[in-house]
Amino acid sequence: MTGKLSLCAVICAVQLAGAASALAEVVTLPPMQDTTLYQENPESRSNGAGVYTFSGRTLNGDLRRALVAFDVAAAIPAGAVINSASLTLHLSRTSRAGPESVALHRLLRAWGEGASDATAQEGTGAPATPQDATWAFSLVATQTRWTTPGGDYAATASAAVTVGVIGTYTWPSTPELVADVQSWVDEPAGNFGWIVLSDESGGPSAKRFDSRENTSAAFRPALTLDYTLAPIEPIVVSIAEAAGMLALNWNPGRPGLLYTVQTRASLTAGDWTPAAGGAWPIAETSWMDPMAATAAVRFYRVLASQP
Ligand SMILES: [Ca+2]
Repeated sequence: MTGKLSLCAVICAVQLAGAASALAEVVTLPPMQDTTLYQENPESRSNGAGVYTFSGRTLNGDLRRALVAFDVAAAIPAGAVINSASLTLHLSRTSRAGPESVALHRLLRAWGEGASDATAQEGTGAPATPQDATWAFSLVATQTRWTTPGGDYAATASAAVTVGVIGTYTWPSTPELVADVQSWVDEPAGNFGWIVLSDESGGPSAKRFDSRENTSAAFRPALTLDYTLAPIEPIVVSIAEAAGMLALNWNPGRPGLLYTVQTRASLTAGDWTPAAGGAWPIAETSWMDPMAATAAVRFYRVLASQP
C-alpha cells in the first residue's frame, strides 16, 4: 500500500472560486457611533443619543465638533485593499451661517457615545452620561481627558467640502481618506473615526448634521467604500503518509478563506471532483484522505474560496 501511496501526486494549484474575486466590491456602512463635543460645557454636556450632530462656531461664539466612526473591520475582509472612500452627511440646519468648508480629520484616541440625548434643536447638548465623550473627556466614565481639549486628531484634514444650503453632502474620496480607512482595515484597534470641523477662525459657522440616530434612515451618515480583496498568497501543499491515509497540509492564504480538496485520476485530463470523505469546504488547512489507501493513483488540488 505504501507503494501506491508513493505514486500519488499533489498539484499545488490553488485558485479562488468564482471570477468575482478579481472585481472591486462596494459597500456602504452606517456609523457605529457619533456624537458632539460642546466647548462651553467641556466636562458636562454631550449628545451621544441625539438625532443631530454639530460642528462649527455658534452665534454665541462657542465651538461644536462632531465625531463619527464606522466599524470598517466588521465589513471589510482583512487584507483587502481600499480603492476609494467617501463620506456622506445630511445637513439639516444652518442657522445664519453661510457656506463653510467642513473638514474631516482622523481621530487619534478612542471616545465614547453615551445615552445623553438633547431635546428640541439639540444645540446645547444634554447632561453627559458615563459612556459619553465631552469637550474635555474622551470618556466620561474613566475621566479620560483628551490630550488637547476638543479632541485629539490629525493636524492635516483628510477631506473637505463646502457646505451651504440644507441637503446631502459627500466628501469625495481622497488619498488621505483612503489611507485612513486602509489603516483601519489593517489595524482595527486604531480606528477612532473622524472629527468633523467647520471653519473655526471667524464668525458663526455652525452646521447641524443628522446623526445615526436620526429617524430618517436616508439622512444618517454613510461611508461608502470600494475595495479589492487581497490576492491569495501562494499555497504550498505538503503530503505525508500517516496510518494508511494521506495527510495533506497547506498554508493558508489571506484570512477567512475556505478550502476544498479536489481529486482526479489523471494529471492532465478529466474533471476535478471534491475528494470523497470530506465535508467541503473546510476552514482547516489540513485533511486526511481516508480513501487514499484504496486508490491506485490520485492527483489532488486545493481550491480556496472566499465565503
Ligand atoms: Ca450618536
